[in-house]
Formats: sequence, structure tokens, C-alpha cells
Amino acid sequence: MNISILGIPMDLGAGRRGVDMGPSALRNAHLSRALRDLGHRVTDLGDVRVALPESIDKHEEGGLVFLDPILEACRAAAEQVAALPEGTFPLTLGGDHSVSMGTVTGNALRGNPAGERTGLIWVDAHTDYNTPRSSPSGNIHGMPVAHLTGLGDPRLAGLGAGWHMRPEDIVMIGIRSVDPHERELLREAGIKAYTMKDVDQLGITRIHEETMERLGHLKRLHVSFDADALDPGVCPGVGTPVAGGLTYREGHLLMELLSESGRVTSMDIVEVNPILDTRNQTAEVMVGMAASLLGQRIL
Ligand code: 5AB
Ligand code: MN
Ligand code: MN
Ligand code: MN
Repeated sequence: MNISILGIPMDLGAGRRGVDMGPSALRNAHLSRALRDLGHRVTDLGDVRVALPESIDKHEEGGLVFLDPILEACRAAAEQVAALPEGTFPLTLGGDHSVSMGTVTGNALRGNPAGERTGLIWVDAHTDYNTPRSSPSGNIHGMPVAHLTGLGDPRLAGLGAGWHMRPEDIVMIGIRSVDPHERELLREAGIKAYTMKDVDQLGITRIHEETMERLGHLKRLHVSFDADALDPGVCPGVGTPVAGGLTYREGHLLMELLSESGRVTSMDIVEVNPILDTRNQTAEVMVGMAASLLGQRIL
């Protein structure tokens, strides 16, 4: 497969600094080599340009911190991803999770004249379904899914120029932290979310089967993998850790099963924070997750 790597070194959407170094940390953990070893042709397109927080005002507008520069980076990411040739697998590296407003939009619109719908598998401790009004923090990385479905601020929700993700095309896995008003919004939208309780009770195999069935009508599937979905013991380098996450094996099993399905057409790795990490462990784990999704097998 042809894989194109694109970094979005942005931490403007997060409450803590450092995820802007995520793309570097992942490259340092030998991301390209790991994928080449699996037989893929890998092109690293480098990074999208992102404003430095030191060189701009931390303006807060209508409950949104750093709206303008985030919009700009998301637009650039969406354009670059949308321009990639059909058949290429875009592997996009955050950055905080607000980058996914750009990457998911770019992937959904890429080479898609028939307007095929794209499914979204959101692997995260959080549902990221806040709007500027429901958000307790104003941090945009807690809001990407809401904006992808058209809620919230019209500028962020307008990245796809009229295109929106359908709530029924989204499945979330690993959930264990939801804000009170965010919970209501999720219920209203009818988004399917597998909590850690579901992981404990059903197991990843069953959750994967149900996910494939639920998204069975879709030809394109995007996986957005927030490192904080995994347990903080496995991935300590994240800004918003929540106890009780996916184990190392649950993460790999999910990626292995998704890989075997042959249906995933693009992926994000986000929220890797090397400042908070231990010897780049989190980036190394996430490179392993990408390798499993892209065909690595034990035997
Ligand atoms: B992440 C919180 N819900 O909105 C908020 O890491 C946390 O992309 C959001 O999942 C975490 O600020 C965003 C409290
Ligand atoms: Mn997230
Ligand atoms: Mn998260
Ligand atoms: Mn986070």
C-alpha cells in the first residue's frame, strides 16, 4: 500500500503544551521504518504549518481558545489530505485532537465524486463532543466530533463546506470521561459509544464485530486514535490522562481486527505529548498500534 504521512504539530487546542511535538516523537520512534518493514511504500510529506502560541494572542472568542489559528491549520490539513491520490492511505499525526476536524474532512472529501459516506471510529477516553457552550474548558480538542457533525461554531463546523459527518456513521471506543452537558448532546445525536464498562463486559472482539455491522453500509472508514484511550500506564505521555483505559493488548487486538477487516482507509494518531512522557514510550506504543492496523502480524 502507498502510505502518506502528514504531521500537524499543533497544541493550540489542548489545555497543556507539548502535543505539538507529537509528530517528531512518532518519527523518532521509527514510524516510517516500521511501516516500510511491512512492505508498504511510505512517503513523509512533512508538516502542515501551524502558528506558534508564543507569536499570537491567546484570544478567546465565544468559548473557543485559539479559534483562528486552529481553523487555519485544519483547513490546510484538510486540503492536503483531500489532494492525495485515490488508493493512498493517509496517516496523519497530531497534534491535539482538534486536527481531526481537518483530517476527517479531508479524507471524507478526497476523490469522492459519488459522495460516498465515510465512517468514523473514534478511539478515545473522551467523546470530544463538546460545543463552545457545553465545554468546561474552551479547549477545542474536546470539541472535534461535535463540529464534524455540524454542531457548535459555524466556522469550525463549516470546514467541509456543507459536508458533515452523520452521527449514525460514528462509533466511539474506550470512553470513560464525558462532561455533563456533552452527555446530553451525545444522546440527542444518537452516537454509539462503547465505554470501558462495555469493553470489560463485551470484550474487544464483540465490539469490533458490532462496529463492523453498524458501519457495514460504508466503503470508507477512518480511525482516529487518541493516545489517551490506552491506559496511562501504557501511554503516560498524554495531557488528559484518565485511569482505567484500554490495555496494550486490547489496543492491539482492536487494530489487528480492524486491519483484517480490510476496510480502514485512513488513520490519525493524536495527543502524544513527549514532554509528559517517559523515554518516548507513548510514541513507541502508538507506532505499534499503527503497524498493527497496517498489517503487522505476530505469525
Ligand atoms: B481529547 C474535556 N472534556 O472538553 C474538555 O484529549 C477534556 O482530545 C477533553 O480527547 C479532552 O476540556 C480532549 C474535559
Ligand atoms: Mn480526543
Ligand atoms: Mn482523549
Ligand atoms: Mn488529550
